[in-house]
Amino acid sequence: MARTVIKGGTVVTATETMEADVLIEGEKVVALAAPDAHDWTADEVIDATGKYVFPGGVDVHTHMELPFGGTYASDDFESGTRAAAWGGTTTIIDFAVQTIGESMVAGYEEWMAKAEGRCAIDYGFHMIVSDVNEATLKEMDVLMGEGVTSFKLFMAYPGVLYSDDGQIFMAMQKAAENGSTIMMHAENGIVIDVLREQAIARGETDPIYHSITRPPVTEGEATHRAIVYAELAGCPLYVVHMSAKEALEEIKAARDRGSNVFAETCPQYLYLGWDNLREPNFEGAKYVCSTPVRNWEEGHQEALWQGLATDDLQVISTDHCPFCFNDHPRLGTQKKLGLGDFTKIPNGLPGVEERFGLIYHGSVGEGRLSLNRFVEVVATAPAKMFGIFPKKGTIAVGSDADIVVLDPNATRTITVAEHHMDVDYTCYEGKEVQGRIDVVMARGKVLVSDGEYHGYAGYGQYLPRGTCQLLI
Ligand code: DUC
Ligand code: ZN
Ligand code: ZN
Repeated sequence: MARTVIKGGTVVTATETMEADVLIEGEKVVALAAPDAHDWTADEVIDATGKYVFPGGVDVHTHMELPFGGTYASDDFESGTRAAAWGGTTTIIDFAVQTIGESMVAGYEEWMAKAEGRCAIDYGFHMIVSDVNEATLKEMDVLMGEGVTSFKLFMAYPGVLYSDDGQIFMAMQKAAENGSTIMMHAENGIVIDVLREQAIARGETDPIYHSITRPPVTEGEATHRAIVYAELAGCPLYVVHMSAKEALEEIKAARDRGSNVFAETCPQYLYLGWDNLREPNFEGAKYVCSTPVRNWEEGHQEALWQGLATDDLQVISTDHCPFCFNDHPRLGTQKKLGLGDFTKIPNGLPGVEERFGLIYHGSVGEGRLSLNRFVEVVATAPAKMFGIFPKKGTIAVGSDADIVVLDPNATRTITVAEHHMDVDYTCYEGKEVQGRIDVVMARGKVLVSDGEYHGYAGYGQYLPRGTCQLLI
């Protein structure tokens, strides 16, 4: 079995920071030792002197090739997972979708077929439940047997992905029974639809109205309602893509009373806001996603960073769901479907390649979170939340050798010209970030090293998952 040593670096996990060498045999970490305390031989030595050695990133919220808003997310499993690897993410959990009127298992099989043989990194699935009924509830048990242990419901998008309160509650009762986790898109879609129609009738058609018609209280109210139902049903609840401080307050209160309530935020909510949505020439459409990026002046970003520091928020994911600003060569018009009517802009933005580096910069580089907390929110907590720890999310004997070597003294400028996502813009064009990813390894194989890519489609394996490992 091939042996690799990562030598001379500072190994950082969610709980430790240590000067240690890492010995990898085949796909696994087999030993950690002080540099002068071993005489390991190896086929390959990676010099990490002066650098951090982190666990590979775990992004638990991606939408490769998602059908949405009359088009498809522009990254497929091949391009999206390759881009993830470039950016230091070695595991994704994507969302398989149930088509309304069809079985959930059929949706799962469809997504398995899309991903199989195409991923550069390991991947698992959550299931989007579009149609809660007797048959679907039974299928939640079937999917648990396939390692799909989390189910996403939507309080938004009436007529498309929306479930009513009764349906949500029944799915939660099933989750309480079979041990799965309910993931919630928590926005009051019924009220939002009224506000959207009224805005369009007034001629308010620009991208900024996407956020104005989804005010923070619609996220706060839906989050509150989801928590009440989950507490009543007795299931774990994970609120996705949180952007409003009103919603965070609800999570905090629930956790303070001992409930199994968790939440994630995403880089766009920590870095972007109304100034971006107001960019001229329709460029604001690049930042249209739901929940929306919010008004900086209201203090949401500070509240979210604070929530990450205090563990009121557990995870940073991306909700990676890219659509081209100009025409995509294969998929045609995407963001510009909403020219003259913001309600027709496909919701979503790119991020899977940028998360690890952006969050390193914002947390460690700019001093908001400790090194260990950084690792926790980008790798360890997401792995525990969705039942893949300690295979994923840490560097320990027996863990998969999923490793990122980062040079903290180098800086890098984010630009579309250098990214690998299949989309024609980045939300962070020209942003200079502290830290450069030099090596990315997944299950013992070097995927990225000093600016060269050594991965291939099909290297990534399906990850059947266990249940939530963060339960109180
Ligand atoms: N939000 C997005 O921005 N895109 C896809 C689905 C969602 O809920
Ligand atoms: Zn969502
Ligand atoms: Zn999403």
